[in-house]
This record gives sequence, C-alpha cells and structure tokens, in this order.
Amino acid sequence: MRKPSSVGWLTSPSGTRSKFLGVNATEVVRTRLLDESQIDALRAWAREVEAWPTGSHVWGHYAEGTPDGPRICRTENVSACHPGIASLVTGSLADCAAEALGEPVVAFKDKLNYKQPGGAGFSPHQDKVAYPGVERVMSILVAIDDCRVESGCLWLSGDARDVLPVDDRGVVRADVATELDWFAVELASGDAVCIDGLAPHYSETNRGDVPRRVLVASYAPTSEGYTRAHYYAQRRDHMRSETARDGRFRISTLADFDGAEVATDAATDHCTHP
Ligand SMILES: O=C(O)CCC(=O)C(=O)O
Repeated sequence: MRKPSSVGWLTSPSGTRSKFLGVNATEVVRTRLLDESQIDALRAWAREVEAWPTGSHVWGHYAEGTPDGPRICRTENVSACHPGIASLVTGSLADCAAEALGEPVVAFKDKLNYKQPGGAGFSPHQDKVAYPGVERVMSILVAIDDCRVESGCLWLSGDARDVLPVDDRGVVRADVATELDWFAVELASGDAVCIDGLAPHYSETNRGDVPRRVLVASYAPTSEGYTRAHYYAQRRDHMRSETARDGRFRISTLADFDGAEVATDAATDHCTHP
C-alpha cells in the first residue's frame, strides 16, 4: 500500500490542537483527550473487563489465538455492563464526537480492542459500511497504551469521498486499498483519533512485547434517530446470517479481523461475568 505524505496541525474553536491528516478535515488526532486520572482509571477498568471469562458477555467477549496462547482480543458494548467506561463514552468522548460532527450525538456503540503481543490487526474498512443503516458516524479511538507502528497502531487514509468497493469479507478490495495513501496514526496513552464513516482505516499485528489496548466509541448525530438498541439488534442478526452463509469467524459485522478464532460457548441472553 502507498505510504504517507504530509501531516499538519489544526486548532479547533475551543483551542484544542489537533493533527490534520491528508485532505479530509474530519480525520484528526486529539492529543491528551484524557487527563492522567482519566487514563489511570481507564487502564484499571480495561484490566477488570479483560478478566471476565471468555464468552461471558452477551454482546461479545472474544478470544484469539496468539503465539502465547489464547488471549482476549475484544469486548463489545462494554458500557452496557461497566458504569466507569459508560461515563467516559457519554462524557469526554461524546463531547469530542459532537465537536467533530458539529451537532449533538448519540453513543450507539463501544468496544475495547486489546491487541496483545502477537495479536492480529484489522483489514482496511469504512465504518459507514460496518454499521448497518447509519448515515453519518464518528468513531473516537482512545489509546489506553501507546500505539506505535510496531505495536499495531491505526493507519488512516484521507482519500475516500464515498463508500469504496468491498470484497466478500466486507473489507475494502485489495486492489483499491493499494491505491490509497495511508498515514500511520501513532498515539500516546490518553490521545485519541476521530474517524469519520468514510475514512478507510486498518491496523497490523502487534509485533511488540506489550499490549496495545484501545477504547473505541461510535456516535451518530442525534437527529438521525440511530440508537444503541437498533445497532446491536442489527449487528446480532447480520453477524448470524453472514456466518451462516460463509462460515467465517467474525467479531464484527464485517469479517475485518485478521485473527484466529478461539471458539467458546457464548452467553446468549444474560451476562455471566462479575
Ligand atoms: O483497534 C484497531 O486496531 C482497529 C480498530 C477498528 O478499526 C475496529 O475495531 O474496527
């Protein structure tokens, strides 16, 4: 894939300094979105949630095979069961999304991605394609740990003006992805990146020796009427029918995760974790 060109800086009306990536001004990095006490709390909460038994959370608490054995790779809809994470998702992160979208927002989705050493990345995709029926979307990815190229940080492209052609996994077709210019978005713990629905993004395997954990929360303008209940019902139905069709392991609506499944009995109607 083609590699990056320029990176500049923007200052928002509230004075926040943001990194501007490529030509699409909605793709920005917010340095120090979380202060030290918020990031300390988020680290502790992520450890608590990661310790839940695999399969114990109705919306998904998934494990993948890594060189060190099975490891938790994602918890979906964390805020449904964790008030601390819920307070961040509806607080500082929602404020950031509202500023980026320029209107009031609803938080319809959140997840923790853990990416342990040797943990897999995600193939290029666009969130508008991943979230059935959403019109405008802004995802805020917050770094719990430093995210470096070696540990599998996000790569973004500012080139897409529309939905791009996808393959049978729902990810951007390889021949199209190869033609895009990509920027590595390295983040320090507590920094965040705003990703709009059309911004293609991907990440690589964690080739380092420490985890690269992130919290990702997604927002739609309140005016769209797109809700958390609607999204998670659509997600469940879509994942069931797609996996019945192609037999692929997926931890999201698209089969964008490049990891290897560790199958478990999953909780279906109530959570069994602490
Ligand atoms: O955590 C990552 O590396 C990728 C985030 C992402 O794009 C996703 O979870 O869909």
